[in-house]
Amino acid sequence: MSANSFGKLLTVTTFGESHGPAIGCVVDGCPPGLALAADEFAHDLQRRATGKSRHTSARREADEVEILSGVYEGRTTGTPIALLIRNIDQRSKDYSAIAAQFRPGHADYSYWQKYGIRDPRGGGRSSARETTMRVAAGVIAKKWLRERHGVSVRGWLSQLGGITPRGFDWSAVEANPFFWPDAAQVPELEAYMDALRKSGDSVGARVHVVADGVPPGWGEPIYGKLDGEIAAALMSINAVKGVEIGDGFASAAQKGTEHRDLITPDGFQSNHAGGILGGIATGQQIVASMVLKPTSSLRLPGATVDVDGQPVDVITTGRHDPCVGIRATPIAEAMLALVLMDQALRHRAQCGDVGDVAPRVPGRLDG
Ligand code: EPS
Repeated sequence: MSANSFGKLLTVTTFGESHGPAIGCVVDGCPPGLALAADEFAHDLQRRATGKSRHTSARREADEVEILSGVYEGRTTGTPIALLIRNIDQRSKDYSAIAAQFRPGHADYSYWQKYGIRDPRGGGRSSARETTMRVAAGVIAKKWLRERHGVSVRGWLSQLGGITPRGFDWSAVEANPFFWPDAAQVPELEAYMDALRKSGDSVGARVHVVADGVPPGWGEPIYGKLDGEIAAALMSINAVKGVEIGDGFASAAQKGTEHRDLITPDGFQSNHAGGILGGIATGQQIVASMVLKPTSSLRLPGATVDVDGQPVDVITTGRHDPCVGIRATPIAEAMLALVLMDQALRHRAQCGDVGDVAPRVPGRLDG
C-alpha cells in the first residue's frame, strides 16, 4: 500500500513534485456544511511560502489554491475536497549538474535505493514543496476545530541553531519572519542568518506547537494514541529528526513527584504530560515540539558518489533555505490540526453518546 495518505476518518492524500506542473491534495471525510472559499487558504500558505524574506529560499510561487471538488455554493458537501496549486517558478537547470549525484544528508540516495529512479528536479517528491499541501489541508482542519470545538492551534520557532527565546509574547510570533516569540532577539537572528547564508552553511531548528481548547477524551488507545499520531504526523514532515510531547526527553531526568501533574478541584497544577495521558487528551493544552535537521543542499562541496559509484564532490547551486525550520511553524500547526480533527471525528463516532463526564477539572491554573 502506498503511503501518501494519512488519517482514518479524515484522510489526506498529497501528490505532486516540486518541479512538476502542480501539487495537490485530496481531503476526504470533512463533514458537510463547513463554509470554505479558495481565498481562505492564502494566509497560512503565505506564512509558509518561500521568497518572503532573505532568510528563506528565493523561489517565488503564488501558492494559489484551486478547489476542484467537495465544495458547492461555498460549503463543503461531505465529498472529497480536492485542492490544486500550480507550480510556476521551477528552475530545473539548477539541478542538471547534480542529477546523477547524491547530496549527502539528502533523500536523493534513499529514494534511488528504493525506487531505482528519481525525479532530481528540485528534489521531486522529497522536496519541502510537498508541505504546501499539508498546510492547505490544515486550513480546513483548523477552521473546523475552531468553529466546531473552539480549538486553536498555534506554533512558534523555539530554537534556531544554538539560540533559544529569552522571552515569550504571542504577538511577537507573527510579527517577524522567524515566528520568534521574543521581538528583542530578532536582530540577533537576522545577523546570525546573514552570516550563515554568507558562509554557505545551514543550520537546524526546533518548532513548538500547541493546541488550546481540546476537550478531554480525544485520542484512542492503544495504537491510535493521540501523542503517537501527533509524533508520527510531525515526524513525517521533511527534515524532522526528533519529536517531543510535553516534557519529552527531559522526563528521563525527572522524578515521578516532579513529572506528575497534580490535580485539584481547581485544575491541573502543571502540564509536564503535554495534555495527554494514556494517549487521550486530558483537556489541558496539547504541547508538542519537533526538531528539523540542517538543510542538506549546500554550495559547500561535500564528498559523495554518483550513480555509477564514482567519488565526486557535490556542490548544490540554486535557491535553498539555510534553515528549513524558519518556515516550518505553519506546517507543524497543520499536521497537529489534521491529527486533532481526525481524532475528534473518531471520538464522535465511538463515544459521541458518552457526553461530559464528571468531574471535569480545568487545565493548568495559570493557563
Ligand atoms: C527545496 C528546494 C528549493 C525550495 C523548495 C524546497 O526548491 P527549488 O530548488 O526547486 O527552488 O524553494 O521549497 C519550495 C519550493 C516550497 O514551496 O517550500 C528542497 O530541496 O526541499
